[in-house]
Amino acid sequence: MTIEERIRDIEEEIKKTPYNKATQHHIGKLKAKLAQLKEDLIRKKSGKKGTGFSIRKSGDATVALVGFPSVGKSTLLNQLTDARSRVAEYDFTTLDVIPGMMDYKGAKIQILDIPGLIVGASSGRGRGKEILSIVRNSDLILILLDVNNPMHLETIERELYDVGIRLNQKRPRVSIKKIDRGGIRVSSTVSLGIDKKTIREILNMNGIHNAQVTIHEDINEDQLIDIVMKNRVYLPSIIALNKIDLIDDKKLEEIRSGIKKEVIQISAEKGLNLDKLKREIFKKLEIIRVYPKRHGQKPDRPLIMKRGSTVGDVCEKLHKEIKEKFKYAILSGKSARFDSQIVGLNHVLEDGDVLTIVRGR
Ligand SMILES: Nc1nc2c(ncn2[C@@H]2O[C@H](COP(=O)(O)OP(=O)(O)OP(=O)(O)O)[C@@H](O)[C@H]2O)c(=O)[nH]1
Ligand SMILES: [Mg+2]
Repeated sequence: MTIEERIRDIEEEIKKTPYNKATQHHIGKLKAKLAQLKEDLIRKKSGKKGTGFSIRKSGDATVALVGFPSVGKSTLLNQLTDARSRVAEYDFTTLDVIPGMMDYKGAKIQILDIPGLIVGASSGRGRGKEILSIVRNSDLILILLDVNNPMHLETIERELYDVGIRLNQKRPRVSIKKIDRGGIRVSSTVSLGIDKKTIREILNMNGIHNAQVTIHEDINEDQLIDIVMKNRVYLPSIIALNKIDLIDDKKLEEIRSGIKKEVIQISAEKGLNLDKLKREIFKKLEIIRVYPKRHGQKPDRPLIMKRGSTVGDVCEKLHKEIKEKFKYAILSGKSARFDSQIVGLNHVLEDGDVLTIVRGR
């Protein structure tokens, strides 16, 4: 039996097995097996190396622009960034990953125009594997849809899911510590929908037979499989609906409400709502700007940091030595309780904060 056939068999069996307390552990086991087979398939099919795209991440954050052929990815890239990617009416105009840089509020945001070859990538077709590794390594996924084909969304999302990309989800708070003996021990701080037998089956399928499992939120078997498979990435995403200039408001509303998710309606060609899109990209990347300032001088250019960053993180970004000699920092801005507040390394910063670091010898 080929891997594809085994995958199909297991999918069939899952479909025809009713889900209840008595079958849950069996389904969990099947799903764990399925996850492994899908990974084997990608690995096997990815085959030849050496044709990799030579794209380096640069800037403060990277956005992967994905979508079917001809939805307007290159047009949008050219509008948002300094890039000049070729635009044409026929499909697959762009065959390489084209990078562009968008300057926004002092941040340099790299946008990668990903060729419209995403479908079938999870089964290793075409150059999908390489492309998806670029997508996996980005900080945000921008899904571009054409008003005439909004149903492509489902295919794109499924494809991303199948290669281990979880959109707009947080990694569940579960820890698995391997131990020498004693089997699978489960403790949880909340009541769980899945039972211990299911948890044990899933872990066993992945070669874990002795472990202390601590679960802090109610998870289903798919989420547990994600945790044990390890190579899952959790990324934010934005959906943009392009070419809205082609239809009237009534039709647009119909399409938008059919999508049932938050979408930004744009026209890349006519430049409609692009400011809104930029704002949303910035917001979803959870970027904050922190302004280091020397005593008695104006603030420098902002440092671009992840939301949740501390004074210590800023020191590290500036120079390793700064953190070692750090005494305290003088802070003004949104995270300060008052102007010129004295704060330590663990203080969490906000967008727009101005910071003077005082060092000892
Ligand atoms: N009316 C209209 N046409 C658009 C818009 N954006 C792009 N187009 C047109 O759609 C066609 C495809 O645009 P591209 O930017 O090349 O699309 P792509 O997604 O990069 O396509 P591939 O590189 O082939 O995957 C071109 O004819 C564009 O002029 C838009 O907002 N409105
Ligand atoms: Mg293109």
